[in-house]
Amino acid sequence: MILEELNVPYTFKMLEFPDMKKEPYESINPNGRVPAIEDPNTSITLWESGAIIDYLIENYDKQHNISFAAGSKEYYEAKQWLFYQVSGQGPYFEQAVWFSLYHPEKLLSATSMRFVASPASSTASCRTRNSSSAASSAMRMRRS
Ligand SMILES: N[C@@H](CCC(=O)N[C@@H](CS)C(=O)NCC(=O)O)C(=O)O
Repeated sequence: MILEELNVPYTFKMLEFPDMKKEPYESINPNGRVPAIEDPNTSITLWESGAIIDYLIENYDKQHNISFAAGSKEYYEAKQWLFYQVSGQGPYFEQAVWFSLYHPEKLLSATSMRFVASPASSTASCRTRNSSSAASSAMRMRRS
């Protein structure tokens, strides 16, 4: 999506699950997961979606068409949502897909509650939390 938005030419390679866990893909991502990118302009290879997004923005969005100037309020807020996505939402969606489609046993407790219900509810609770100033680990910094 980012490559499209920034008009960066690319070739897309689709992998089946078993192919992610062996060579030659494991040399690209030893963690055996997608996405990963190989950039011939810099010879940089990266995996982990958040790192890839940061890299593409820093290297191919110098005009800030889809990002914000470093140091601005929006820059930090975009990073906040990126971290939220990769740590608080993505893993839940991943588990939801696993337990709904691939896990050999049907586990009602996993599909109905923990992982399938949680992505939506974690997004909703986040919205609620953002609209209130009270959160157990929130801090108000003092002017220095
Ligand atoms: N934290 C990783 C998660 C990557 C991930 O789990 N990708 C899934 C597909 S969306 C995958 O490769 N699953 C294969 C597996 O778990 O073996 C990221 O954000 O890039």
